[in-house]
Amino acid sequence: MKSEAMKNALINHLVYSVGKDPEHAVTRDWCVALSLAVRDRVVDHWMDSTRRTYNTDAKRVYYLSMEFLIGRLLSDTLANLGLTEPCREALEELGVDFDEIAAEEPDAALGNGGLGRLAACFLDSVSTLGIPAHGYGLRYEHGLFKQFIEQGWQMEEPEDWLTQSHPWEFERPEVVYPIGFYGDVEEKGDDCTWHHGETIMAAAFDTPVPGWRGRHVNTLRLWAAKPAHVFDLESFNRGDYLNAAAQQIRAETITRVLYPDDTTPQGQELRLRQEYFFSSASAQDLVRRFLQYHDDLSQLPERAAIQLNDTHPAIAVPELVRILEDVHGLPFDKAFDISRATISYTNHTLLPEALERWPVDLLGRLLPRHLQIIRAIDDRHLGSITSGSVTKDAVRILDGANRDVARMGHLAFVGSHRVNGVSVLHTDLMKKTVFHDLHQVFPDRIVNETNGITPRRWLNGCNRPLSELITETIGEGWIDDLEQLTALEPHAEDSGFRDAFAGAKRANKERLADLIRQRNGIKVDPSALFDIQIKRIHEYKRQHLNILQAVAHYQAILAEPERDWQPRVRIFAGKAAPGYAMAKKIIKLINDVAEVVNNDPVVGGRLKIVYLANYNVSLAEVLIPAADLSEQISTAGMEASGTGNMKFALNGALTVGTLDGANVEIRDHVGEDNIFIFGMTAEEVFARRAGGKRGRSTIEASPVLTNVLGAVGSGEFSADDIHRFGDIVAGLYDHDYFMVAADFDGYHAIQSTIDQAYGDRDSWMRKAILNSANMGWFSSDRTIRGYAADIWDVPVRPDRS
Ligand code: NBG
Repeated sequence: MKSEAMKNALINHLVYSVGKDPEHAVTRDWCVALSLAVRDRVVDHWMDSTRRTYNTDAKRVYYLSMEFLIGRLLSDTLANLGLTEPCREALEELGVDFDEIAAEEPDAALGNGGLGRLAACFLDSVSTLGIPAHGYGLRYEHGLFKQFIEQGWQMEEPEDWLTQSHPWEFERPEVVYPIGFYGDVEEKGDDCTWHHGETIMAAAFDTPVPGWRGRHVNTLRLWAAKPAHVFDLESFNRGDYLNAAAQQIRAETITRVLYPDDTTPQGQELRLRQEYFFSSASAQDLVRRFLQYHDDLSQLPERAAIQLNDTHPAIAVPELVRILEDVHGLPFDKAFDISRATISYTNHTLLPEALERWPVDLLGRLLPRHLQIIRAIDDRHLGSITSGSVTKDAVRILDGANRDVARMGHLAFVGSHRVNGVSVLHTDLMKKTVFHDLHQVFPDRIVNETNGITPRRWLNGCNRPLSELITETIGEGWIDDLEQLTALEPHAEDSGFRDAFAGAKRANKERLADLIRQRNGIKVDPSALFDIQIKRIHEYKRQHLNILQAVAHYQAILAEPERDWQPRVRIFAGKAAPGYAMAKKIIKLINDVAEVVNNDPVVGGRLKIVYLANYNVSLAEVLIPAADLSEQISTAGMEASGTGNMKFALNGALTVGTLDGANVEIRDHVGEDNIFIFGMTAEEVFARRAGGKRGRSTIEASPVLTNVLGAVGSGEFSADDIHRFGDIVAGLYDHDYFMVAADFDGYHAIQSTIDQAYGDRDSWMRKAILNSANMGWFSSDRTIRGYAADIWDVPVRPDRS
């Protein structure tokens, strides 16, 4: 019945929306038609949800994020609505292959990495938990660049997900806000009027976000920039066509492209324009929504909770104050109190270079009124500081001898009633480092909300063999209450279940092996240990530690070719920021080592190294279920949380990792016998850095590392340019800031422990099962319950409903 209805809807859309005869439709047409048919099913639930929220006057959550790394929507939405099977059947009857259609959908890659993917998991969870919420972000015409590898080097190409229509979104031509820039402020008594020097329009595009079972549907509202006047007719009539379109180009540049750098901020004006553009549109939109049904703005905190995803939307603090004060006439103090009671802020990194700081010149030129408000906030804040141990300089927003830099982390902190970190360790370090002094002044403001991942996409969706096995064994309650997975624990002792679990893993590994053969032309054996490191390429994430240890592994095989080596496939994927030369060099090193190792007949199939290009959500969905070993090896104290680490362990991979970010909590949940921990602790890292210890003596004390660096440094893997990796090697000798040398021996030793452990299949599978069974706590539903209770003060649907 369902499949018959689906078939009709699909054909209808193919003919009347796409305008194609089924006989002549190409895969892309089917994909669009199917997406539209599925979208229709979402819309009724969407309207119901919105109506319910209005009728009950429920408090709404507004999640402001520069990034939403969503990936594909079709399969995920079908699964959430329970329509996957009817849809497969419908397509089968039409002679069309579902998987081919699903693979045709471009990834919505509106994010760089963990921060953007977290935002996408959160959208799924707020909907699943029935919390009325809006995600607010930017509708980038080009998402994160496409990566391809040429002769081992990363190359970049613009991404083009919007070149064909995006069937999931609804354009809202009636929802348009003017966003001002530049100009000056006119003061008359207490009244300030900001005369914009430039006005750009923010236009809304809405995508419905259904939760599990489609019971509640929220909205992702992305803003696109449009010119206030499309076209300068006078210039055009003069024949000056370029100038005629100049305004349009200038406006549209704001949402042209996602900045491709994670963890390091960009000082450019365009970035600040993007930040203000979406913060202002979102703030105007939510105040307007509030005022539709209320008139007393002092009630705003009871009806709205605004979450700032990192400092990128920190300018929303003075923007909300401006709207309340200048537009609605509230006195500054009251406006600020309301704003702070509404806003809260999540910090995602401690890297000192990563905290946004804007030059006051630029702020004052681009947003003159906001600079005044920031000054007023800073004065009020400093006026309240009486505590003797904290100096005003340590906590002021406008920093520098001439108050010439705005510290956006401080602004977000001061403008929020709650500030949270994303793992226990990270939150603790936040209190000790970046926000040490602010924490003294506001000791109750910082809370922890350890990150999580949505089990809908990251187990039920991406790993059908395992999720079917789990559902057969313990029922399907785990999909909305992931901690039910603990019911799997006793099955770890059942050899039949272990075989079935291993069978699911094997199926996923075969799928990955096929992909590796198709994409890279490398043949890998699915019975080898699949060892995977996938994430942005960054020195602190230490892909170079991994590849240097692979060189040690290779040298050991050459030294004892007859030994019974555990076969391993070491897989890497990830993008480097285009301007990050060292990260790009690390990619080249991985590919150069791979070239030598993969073609060495002495090695045979016992070690393969694979770099998969263009890592994205869809590729992660194939890689994660296929992993035996998950590499989470950042320098302790530097990875705020990690979320890939959670996805792997949930899918039955064992982690090799440092005591960093959420690895610490993963160890606590899966048990220390079921995880491989090595390396220095965060405290040891800080102490060693403070002691000024360099890498040289450590390297000289390690014969294995000395050999590895000797080979890499002398060009054994780069015969065409023997000096190519000299700088990587020199960096380890000279400073070893990321503790690669310092942690090397520990990592090398634990890798051979892992090889041995993998040899004992029963014991390995038992550990793998215990990982899946005990990862339920890392559901983003648990994280969102935490935000709801500790930060937003909104009710959630009870467990197990
Ligand atoms: C990243 C951290 C990760 C963390 C995600 C999500 C930024 C600025 N931070 O460790 O590096 O898991 O945020 O919280 O991208």
